Amino acid sequence: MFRPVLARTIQPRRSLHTALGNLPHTTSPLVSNLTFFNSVTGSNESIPTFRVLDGVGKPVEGAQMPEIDQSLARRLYENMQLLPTLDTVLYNVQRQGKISFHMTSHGEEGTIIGAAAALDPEDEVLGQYREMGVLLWRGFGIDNVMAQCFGNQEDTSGKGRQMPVHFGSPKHHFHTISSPLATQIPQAAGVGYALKRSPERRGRNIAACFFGEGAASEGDFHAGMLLASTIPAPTLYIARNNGFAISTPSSEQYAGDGIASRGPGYGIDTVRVDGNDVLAVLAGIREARRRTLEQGRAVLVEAMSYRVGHHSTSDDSFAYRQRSEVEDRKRIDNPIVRFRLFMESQGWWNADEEEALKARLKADVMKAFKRADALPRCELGELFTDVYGGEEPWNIREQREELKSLLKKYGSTWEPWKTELGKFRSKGADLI
Ligand SMILES: Cc1ncc(C[n+]2csc(CCOP(=O)(O)OP(=O)(O)O)c2C)c(N)n1
Ligand SMILES: [Mg+2]
Repeated sequence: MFRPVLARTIQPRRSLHTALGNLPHTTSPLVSNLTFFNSVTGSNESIPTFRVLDGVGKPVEGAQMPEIDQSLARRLYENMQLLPTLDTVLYNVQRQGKISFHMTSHGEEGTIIGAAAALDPEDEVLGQYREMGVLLWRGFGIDNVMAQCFGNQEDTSGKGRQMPVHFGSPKHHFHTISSPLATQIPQAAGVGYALKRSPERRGRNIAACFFGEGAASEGDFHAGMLLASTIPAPTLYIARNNGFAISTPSSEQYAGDGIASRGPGYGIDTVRVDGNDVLAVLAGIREARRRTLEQGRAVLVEAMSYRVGHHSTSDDSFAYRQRSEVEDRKRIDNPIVRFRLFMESQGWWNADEEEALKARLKADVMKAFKRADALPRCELGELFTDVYGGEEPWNIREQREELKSLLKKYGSTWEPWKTELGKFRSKGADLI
């Protein structure tokens, strides 16, 4: 005899909203009209962008301003000014052939410094490569920046064995940059989980992961988001949407509503902020940090800005965008100018202080540059150290022997080798 067991055991959950109830084990209401959707806002409008200062630095009426006093405002502004001062010198130094590479933060000063200020100094930061400002905010210092970019004997990031701008500092809780895109995104989910498991740091610190909108097209973005959403941990994802991934404009990077629209798909609290408004970034990331710490779950912030500089010293962006577009953005929506106008309106800044700051920063950066330029590199033999823990393996020994024999052959006779050797502390004598 047929017994309607299924009808009894799989009872649809009663819903107050629909007569048809819900699918079992879900909160999805059953409906009888066929409706497609392609928006996370529930209407055809885009996800909004949070801002507190208008284009000329005036607080927007009714805006949720972050708590900020004059000394914090001045610290924000000084760091926002330090970034382009350093960037301009390093960019020119690369052009002179003194360093091999540089990437500037021009146009993203509000996003990077605002985010740095919203974090706890001991939060673990996993950057992409354009986040030097976080290290500056944490007191890494311009001598350290120069040492890494020159790869001299004072480079604490990697003893001169990494490309410029690949900073790292355990002391400043800044994980070493690795340029294969998006690798930091799943790693950050793991760092957040490690913090959650650490009795000393649970409830105190988060992992903060920066990435560009281009990097978010990598599979690692999705792997990382899924990991963070299914194994909850205090990981804050900060998408820097600067409009370009080298020559690919964001209009060709994705068809959806930016990076923010992907957060809800992973069940992650998400907000979009005006990245050129340092106070909106500060307020948005402070709240995002509070949430991720309190809930022990990932949060996503998308900061909208515009990459005013070329992608790197290897790029000429005028090959794929109009010079006038860049000049317009610099003029119309400059994060530094917007914040300066706000500071002046509060009586916290004036033209004399502006002039004095610019002169001081330039002098400090030039002094650090000259110092770094004069310092030798580490010992050449250190090329082979710190690769593996424990006993040195055969392949490293073999590579050292190979270099030694090449040095014997070319070191004192072939001009390019002679010049390069002269840059190391003992001029290669430790290997010869
Ligand atoms: C896996 C991988 N693919 C390609 C590259 C080359 N690459 C370096 S930066 C970059 C663009 C990244 O753009 P975005 O993530 O938007 O960051 P932005 O440079 O704008 O800050 C590309 C394609 C790379 N480093 N790694
Ligand atoms: Mg980008």
